Amino acid sequence: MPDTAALATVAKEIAPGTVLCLKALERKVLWLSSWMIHNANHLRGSRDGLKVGGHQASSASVVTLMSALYFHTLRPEDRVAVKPHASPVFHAIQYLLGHQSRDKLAAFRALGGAQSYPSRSKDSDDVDFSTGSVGLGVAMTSFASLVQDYVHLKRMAPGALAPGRMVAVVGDAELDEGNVYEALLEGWKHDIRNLWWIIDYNRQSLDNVITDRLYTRFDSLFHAMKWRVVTLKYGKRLQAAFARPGGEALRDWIDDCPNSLYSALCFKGGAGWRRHLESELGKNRAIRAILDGHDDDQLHALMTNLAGHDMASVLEAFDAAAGDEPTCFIAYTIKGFGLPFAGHKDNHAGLMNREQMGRFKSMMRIPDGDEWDRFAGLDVPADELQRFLDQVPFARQYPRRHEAAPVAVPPSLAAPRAAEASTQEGFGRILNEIARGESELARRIITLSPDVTVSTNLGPWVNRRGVFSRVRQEDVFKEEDVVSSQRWLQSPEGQHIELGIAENNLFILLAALGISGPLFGVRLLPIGTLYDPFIMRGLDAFNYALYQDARFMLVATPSGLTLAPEGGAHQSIATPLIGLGLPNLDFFEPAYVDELAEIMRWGFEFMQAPDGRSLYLRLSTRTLAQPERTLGPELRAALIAGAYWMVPPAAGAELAIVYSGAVAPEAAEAHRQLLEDVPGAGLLAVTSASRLHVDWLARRETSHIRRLLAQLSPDGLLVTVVDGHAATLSWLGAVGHHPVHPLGVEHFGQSGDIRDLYHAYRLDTDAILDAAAAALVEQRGRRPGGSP
Ligand SMILES: Cc1ncc(C[n+]2csc(CCOP(=O)(O)OP(=O)(O)O)c2C)c(N)n1
Ligand SMILES: [Mg+2]
Repeated sequence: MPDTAALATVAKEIAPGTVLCLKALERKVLWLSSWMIHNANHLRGSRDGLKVGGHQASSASVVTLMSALYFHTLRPEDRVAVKPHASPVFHAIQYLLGHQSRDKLAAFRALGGAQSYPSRSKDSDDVDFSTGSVGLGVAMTSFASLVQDYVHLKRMAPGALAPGRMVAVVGDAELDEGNVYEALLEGWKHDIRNLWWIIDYNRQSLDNVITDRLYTRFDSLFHAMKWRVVTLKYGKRLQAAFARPGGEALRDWIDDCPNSLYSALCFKGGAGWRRHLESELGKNRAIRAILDGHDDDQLHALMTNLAGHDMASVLEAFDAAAGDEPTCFIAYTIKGFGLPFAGHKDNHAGLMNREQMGRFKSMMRIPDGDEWDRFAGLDVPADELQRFLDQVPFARQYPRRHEAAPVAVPPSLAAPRAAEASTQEGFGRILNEIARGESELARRIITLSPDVTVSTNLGPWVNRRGVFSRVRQEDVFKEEDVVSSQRWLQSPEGQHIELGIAENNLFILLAALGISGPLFGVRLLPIGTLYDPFIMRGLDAFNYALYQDARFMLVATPSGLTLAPEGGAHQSIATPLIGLGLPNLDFFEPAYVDELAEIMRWGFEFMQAPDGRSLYLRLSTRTLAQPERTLGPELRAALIAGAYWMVPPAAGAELAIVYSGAVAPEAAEAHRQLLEDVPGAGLLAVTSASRLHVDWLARRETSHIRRLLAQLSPDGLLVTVVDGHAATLSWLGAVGHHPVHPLGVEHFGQSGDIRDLYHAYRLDTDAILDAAAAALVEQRGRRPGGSP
């Protein structure tokens, strides 16, 4: 193992009784987490031949760290992201605290049971942050800490809610994920506090043992970001051995031992250690004395006494880390510690077989039938352990989720009228109007953007509501009388969080803001903006945010070919399909500003509804002539449902043009020209393909879209058009069994102006008319006696 700094903590007295109880509970957590996985794989039986899985080695690696955390260190206000593969450890701990049922443990990884990876929305035992996609949970704690600062500095937090620590229990290979460093840098910019990252430094990932020199990189990376770094390398027993004569040589030997050899010897056990130490240090008399004074089992126990498995060392380190400085604990551990495959490089998905489990069970002194017993086989009496558990500070409050009162939303949002506007401009104006007032809604909106604040039209909002910063900073350009349309005063009162260009960070911060109600007792209404194509840059984090059931409004603009001169790389194509495909998300693509105002108003309510979801608004910079109209209640309801007739069809009409978003003028013009040949043709505006789709799946014949399309002739035709993938609307043909000619974009874009590009990609009026003509010809061919 590489050289490291010494244990950087101040020793503090911890009552011996406490350590004994914690060690007993630690032993029980190791047993329960291993048994839970064994039960799922070997006893429950597989009905489909699939291995159920679960990670005994990853779990064993963090048993001491997590037992110390939950049974000693944490307070109810602390929030934790547990590395995904330690889910069994988390659930075992909650079980011991009385917050998880035996049935759920027995059903680990089965439907309705404890989840394979801790899940805020699917588990019942108070998971703070879901994890699963490695790296994201780690970053989540950093952004949650920023959100906590936001609500506390504004004094929004209810009553006497104290700020807590945001804690990540991190697998060391998670630090390979780039998103961790994006978050680290962003966290540094925002001077985040109250953050602990506890790295389970077992030097193993899924495939292999990691490189020896990585430790020094982690150490200096965190130092560079002004973190306190606490290294927990050697446990008490090894430290005592180092203090003996000859101990220095032993220490040097372990320090210099390559990770792979150390891991291999952990697996081989006492005899292996002895052989190596004898051949390399055997001539040293003092080392000889150490070797002679330990039998193989004792030698193995000594050589594997890393601080991450040494309860006293862990407790000391956690207790000593007072203050709100962001702190990284690098805790040396052994993957699979205490299990037969400890240290083996292939142990990630390894499971104890029945025989190994039998031996492990007798070593744990678990009688048959007592496998789920909370205290069987422990040295400390059950009533004493129960008394200890009853005093655990973390469990003083349960559940720890807060209820946050809803924020009132007015019956309509002012959208200043303009004869011509784009939806993006409209978005800026609507927010600006909200920002002018002093409503509760205005106070609870928080905007954020990865360096595209101005270019997504958040500028007016930010001018009025300011940028959030822990410390007040004047706008230097303003102070120096340099004329600028942007006034960016930074202060704790600010309501915009400016992020660097890292879309992953945008989504993870949206995730943290979107659960600020349950986390911190303060409901916020987050609005994040970015360019539509870059949704894909943050897609996994977007998915992650939705999986947590975080509630937010994503405003993606510009989008599609309407970004014409910017070329193919910036023109989004597949994003509407993402809007359709992601769960917990409603996707809207309005064409006009009055639609947008109603969608936003409704959206602020829907984001807060118990059965609500997040919103994705795909907007455009294309300026469109705005309709002269006032939206009545019916029209409002219809556009929220996802579609309305811009021009209703005559009863039994033969054809309808269906459009979504910025292609509205082409669709309207094609419709106007078509009326000469197909009188009574309809023009359908789709504002939300995703809401139509969800509703259609749920209600079929009575769904909103079915009822709208029922106004056409049963053998009527559809031409659909959208500045995005044609599949966004092509499914509409199945709703009323109407043949459909879908237009959209299926190839990468290129630079041009809208007219040329719409022509090249077949979205213009001519293309729509051609599609309609083709549809009519095809239909005549289908009719009895008709010819194509
Ligand atoms: C984004 C992502 N990629 C891949 C995986 C599959 N995976 C699960 S755990 C793991 C390795 C984890 O190693 P480490 O973080 O060191 O945890 P350990 O098991 O050693 O405790 C990988 C690659 C994943 N869960 N998420
Ligand atoms: Mg690891």
